[in-house]
Amino acid sequence: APVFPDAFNMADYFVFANLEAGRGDKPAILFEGRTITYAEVARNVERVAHRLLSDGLLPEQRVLLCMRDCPEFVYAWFGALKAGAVVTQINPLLPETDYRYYLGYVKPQFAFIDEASLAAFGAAAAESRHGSNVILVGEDATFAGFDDWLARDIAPGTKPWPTRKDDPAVWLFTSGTTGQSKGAVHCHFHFAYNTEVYARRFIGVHEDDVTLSGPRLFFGYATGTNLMFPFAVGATTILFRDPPTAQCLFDQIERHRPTILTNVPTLINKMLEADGTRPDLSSLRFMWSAGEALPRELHERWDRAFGVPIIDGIGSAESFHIYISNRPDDIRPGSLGRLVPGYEARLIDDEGQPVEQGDIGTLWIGGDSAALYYHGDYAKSKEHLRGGWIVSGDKFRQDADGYWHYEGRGDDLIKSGGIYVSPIEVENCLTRHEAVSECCVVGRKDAAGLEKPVAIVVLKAGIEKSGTLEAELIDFSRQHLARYKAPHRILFADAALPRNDRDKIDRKALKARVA
Ligand code: 3SK
Repeated sequence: APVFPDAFNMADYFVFANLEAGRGDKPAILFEGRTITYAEVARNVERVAHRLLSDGLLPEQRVLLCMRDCPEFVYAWFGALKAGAVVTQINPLLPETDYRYYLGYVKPQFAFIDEASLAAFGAAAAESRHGSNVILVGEDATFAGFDDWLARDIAPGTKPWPTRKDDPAVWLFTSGTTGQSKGAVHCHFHFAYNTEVYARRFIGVHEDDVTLSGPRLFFGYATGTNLMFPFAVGATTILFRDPPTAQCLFDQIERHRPTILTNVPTLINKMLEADGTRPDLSSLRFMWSAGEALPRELHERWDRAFGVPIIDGIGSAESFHIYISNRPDDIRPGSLGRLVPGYEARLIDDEGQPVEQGDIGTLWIGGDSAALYYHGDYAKSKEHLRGGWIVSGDKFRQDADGYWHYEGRGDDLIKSGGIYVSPIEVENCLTRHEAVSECCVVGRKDAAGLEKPVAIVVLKAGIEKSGTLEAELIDFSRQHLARYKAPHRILFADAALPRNDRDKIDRKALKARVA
């Protein structure tokens, strides 16, 4: 396993090391027609660090980023880390109530925002004791503008606070659009650890890569794949501020010819359903899929349409990044691939014992990027973060060849006829039916109080819901699955399934809706 020196700062590892490696002139960021070199990134990161310190930042005080993807995100994120702060990033498109929660929970000393979050964040900041030092990328009279703020004097003798590898560096928020989201606290070396064992060694991200992402940088998945991973090897990242539609991704790909695309299943589906001629994706070496389970049918449809290999993997805010994954030369569709060397895994049953080979159990994942705790939540920390182990709550099965199969969140499993049913397996079956665009399977109690699988189905455009189609889908499931797994009812949804701000299906909301 990689070992890091005691004196360690993430900004040195991800940004300044590129200067030492002689990559100062190399493009680090492509953004809206501009090419920004590593030397320019390093200059701005250094400048942000010194400005924060000049404004009184103390070690481990918190800096909150609430911005769309842009170079200033990169400067602020690494600059705050270089200065010795603890950084956290949140979605810039949330309502004011959510910002009130985040301001109260994070209690930041400084916040960086942009025009997308200005109205809602500004309103929340105006009422918060923690809303004073706000720096805005854009124009507004209320807050300091980024460029002016950056140009202000630097106090004489300003020096970044020296950090150690075990010092807290970043909080990654767990999924959720509302106040329930918690910050998983990571120290400086966690990010370098996963980058070494996963991005460099397991996947082979390299200096010639050019990366592009649908998921936005505030999501730890993309902070890894579209910022830290390319920077660690001196590659180039493409950033854009627009909402990541299928067309926008196609345009970026045709313009910049990236080699790696970061994606999530819902956006993969949109790329497949987009009208018009198929774009040329031949520059891509592979496409990452994570964030939620990739239905097998969707994987096959993608393979037929585009042929760009999909690297499906699973990571979490608690692990920083992916720990079980397919790899470019070892892809098993329908599975999440193999355990990344550098991580340990256990499958544990309800009695706390290891399961038999092939059985479903709760995944425990151990490795040197496991979050220390959730800020301000002792009970949740005690349950899920146990001394280098993450008790994930995810149900998995490992097949005889060593590949890992995701079976759903523990609380999403359905106990039907006394046997656990994986909603993912039923969803994978239903999405193979030609009428189904997307679906979600949840448990619902029948008249006798027994839990049964029920599917909420979104039909493909032009297909009408009917009792006959419901019967056909149930029959289709019975032909392809054990009978007790087949849904008892199909509920047709009139609109796309609800998703959270990381594009994961909101199963809790759907379960409540059908209950
Ligand atoms: O899926 C996730 O939630 C995730 C979070 C952080 C990093 C990577 C991933 C896939």
